[in-house]
Amino acid sequence: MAFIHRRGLLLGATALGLAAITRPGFAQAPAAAPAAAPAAAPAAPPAAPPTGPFTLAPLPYAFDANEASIDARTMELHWRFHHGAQVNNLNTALVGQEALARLPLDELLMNLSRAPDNIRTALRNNGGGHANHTMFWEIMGGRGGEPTGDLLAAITRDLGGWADFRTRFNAASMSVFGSGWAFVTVTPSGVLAIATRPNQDSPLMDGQRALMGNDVWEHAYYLRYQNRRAEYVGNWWNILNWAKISERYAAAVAGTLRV
Ligand code: MN3
Repeated sequence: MAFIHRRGLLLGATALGLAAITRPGFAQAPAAAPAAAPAAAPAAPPAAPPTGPFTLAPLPYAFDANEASIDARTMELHWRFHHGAQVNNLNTALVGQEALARLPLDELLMNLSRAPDNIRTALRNNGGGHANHTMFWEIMGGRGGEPTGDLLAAITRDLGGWADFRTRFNAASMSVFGSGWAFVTVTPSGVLAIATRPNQDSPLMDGQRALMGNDVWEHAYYLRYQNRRAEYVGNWWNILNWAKISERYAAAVAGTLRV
């Protein structure tokens, strides 16, 4: 019960934390809540979300591991509250859906048309968000640099070479109107392409797989960069983990890449 209670507090803090980040000088999580209606009865604690079938994995590095490009506070809010809420909402949408809940995440997203109408949007937004963020955390935490080996060869063959690739990918990231993602997709034969998707849509929804991608929702960069998405997009390359992205490339070709 202690765990459930604590989780309720954490979720309750989300709105406060997000409201607070718009205030100048915000540094500590969350400030005191504005007074609610006087003498109101205490709100019932929110129901704890189901704990599965999906879980929020720990970040594979410390919150400040990407400090060169993304501040630690953004990393923590983004992982704990944005991604965390998507996992909880995905699990909630799957309550009572035994067949769908047994599917691995990639298969779930490839088969959204089989989902009941009343939960399809929830699965799309939260399942897509879970897949996208899982990939996003995995490919960062590095020191940038350049790809090598088979991956570099594929970039040269399919994306115009290392310099052109970065130019094209940055342009794609800037072309996303509002919230969404820029991706490099990879086929089972290792062919690469640049793609964008709105909101939390995933290439998996079109039967494709994402090798890598950048989250260009404002929550991914607003604390440090405010409206300067181009600066964030340019700096993002400095914390990529090309060894991990190369592992993902090899897995895609081997047929073992999941999300
Ligand atoms: Mn995000």
